[in-house]
Amino acid sequence: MHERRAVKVSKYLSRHLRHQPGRIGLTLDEGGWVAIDALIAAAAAHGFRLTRDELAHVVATNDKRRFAIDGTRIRASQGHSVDVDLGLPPATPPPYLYHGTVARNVESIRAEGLRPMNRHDVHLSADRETATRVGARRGRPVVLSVDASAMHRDGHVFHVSANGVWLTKAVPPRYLRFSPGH
Ligand code: HQG
Repeated sequence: MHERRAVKVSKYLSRHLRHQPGRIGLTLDEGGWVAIDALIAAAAAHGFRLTRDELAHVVATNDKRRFAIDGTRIRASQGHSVDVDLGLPPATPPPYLYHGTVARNVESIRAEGLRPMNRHDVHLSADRETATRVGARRGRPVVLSVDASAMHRDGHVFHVSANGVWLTKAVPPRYLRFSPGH
């Protein structure tokens, strides 16, 4: 499968499994799952032809393992804006987690901390490299460190998605460390 096609399929799946299932008449269950047959049929009915093999290939090879298959069902592992309960158990985070953003957001983040914005949770990475890539989607990346062990000690709940993204509802400013120059 050509890389360009794989990216197109991945974006299509992200859009409909995270944000706008209703756009193609799909309904996700509580956990965010949908039958693979239903997804393929709904996509075809809305002009996007996708084979089972392509779907399996994208799920298996996706750079961030964004999607998970369970038997006959598929879901996005994280990143939703629609209301789903991924059913992830609370997890103990590593001492520090990282968040990639850009300079134009920093002043507001200093004042109010990290907020989930359109998504359910704030997304944090276990390593600086990943956070740098997340920030770089929007411009020159700025990486913030999060004192996750202090948050955890203070009762903030963390979850880790199937693809290793750390999720929490919000990060108050006192747990954030800004890199030099910001
Ligand atoms: C910023 C992609 C101002 C935040 C990525 C970010 C990730 C604030 C933006 C995943 C703020 C939200 C998530 C505040 C947060 N004031 N700006 N108080 N609090 N922000 O896309 O973390 O490819 O919803 O810094 O790789 O960038 O889709 O979150 O810039 O893993 O699988 O508001 O999405 O993965 O943006 O990215 P997003 P994110 P996928």
